[in-house]
Amino acid sequence: GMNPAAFLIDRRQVSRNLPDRAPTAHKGLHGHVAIVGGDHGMGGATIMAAEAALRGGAGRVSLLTRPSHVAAALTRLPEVLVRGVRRSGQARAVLAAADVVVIGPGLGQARWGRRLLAEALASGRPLVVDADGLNLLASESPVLPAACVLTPHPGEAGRLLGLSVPDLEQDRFDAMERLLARFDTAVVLKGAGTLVGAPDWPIHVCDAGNGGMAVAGMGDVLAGLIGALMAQGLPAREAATAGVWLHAAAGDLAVREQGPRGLRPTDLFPAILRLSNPPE
Ligand code: NPW
Ligand code: AMP
Ligand code: MG
Repeated sequence: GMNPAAFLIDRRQVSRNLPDRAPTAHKGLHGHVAIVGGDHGMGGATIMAAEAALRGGAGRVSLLTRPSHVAAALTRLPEVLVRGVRRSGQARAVLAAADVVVIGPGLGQARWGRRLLAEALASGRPLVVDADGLNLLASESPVLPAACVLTPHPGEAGRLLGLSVPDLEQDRFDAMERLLARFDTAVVLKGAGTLVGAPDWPIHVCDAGNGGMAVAGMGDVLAGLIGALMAQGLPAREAATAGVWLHAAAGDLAVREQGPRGLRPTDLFPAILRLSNPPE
């Protein structure tokens, strides 16, 4: 049920928080997002996250992925600096140069992904941890950077907390409190009525979004979007809140135009652009 202490995400506040585009802007002012993931069979997750980071306004986007995905990524996204990574050490320089690292989409849980997560943590850069990045956190308890957003869906949150999905869904506010107590960082608990929480801050609920968004890849778009907003200077919890709202409202706009059936995560991009650039 609805928690009386919860706040709804305020769409006008989100609009006010969106990063400015000054007339004198240059790409260095809008942040560098590094997307990390895409083990064998899951290159698409990072390609979608990278496109979301571009559409979220990042000044520069790098993609660190399996060498076998490089050509596909460049074909779809020539704006992105794509680097094939065989050994995790090859990621170090790009991670060090990034303002935010988004790690997890399609990362897998094998040695390749584990080593890349260790590199991302060692870089000390602000992080967005999603998908298999979260699954790997379930078995280890590393120190997270001060600026960090975790974006579990109920399956991932259940793994982090040792709860079944039905038990977790029974009380999503309680699950959020437990995630905050364990990780002490900003958390997005995804699914219908996504919750955004952070230490010493009221839990916020997203009342946008729809069942058409229940399709593989939708969360990868959210992770890239939050990363872009953080890279442009929004604090972790504001970037999480704005990213969640833009993503859900873009899903609603796309569904209003084309209906809920057959929605693709990439169908959100035109709507994300429209919501980020409202007419004066
Ligand atoms: P069930 O059983 O379906 O009811 P997993 P994944 C539950 C990559 N991808 N409400 C769900 O429940 C990801 O990035 C690559 C309730 C099930 O138990 C990861 O690296 C793509 N339950 C990897 O694949 C596109 C919910 O969670 C479990 C729920 C595996 O990620 C797809 C499923 O989650 C994907 O992004 C909800 N709202 N949501 C690509 N194109 O390359 C989820 N569950 O086992 O973590 O699998 O999310 O597909
Ligand atoms: P993932 O499971 O990681 O691909 O993430 C799915 C994304 O789609 C999250 O942002 C969810 O909040 C969103 N989503 C999925 N199903 C729904 C739904 N029924 N209502 C609102 N949002 C949804
Ligand atoms: Mg996901």
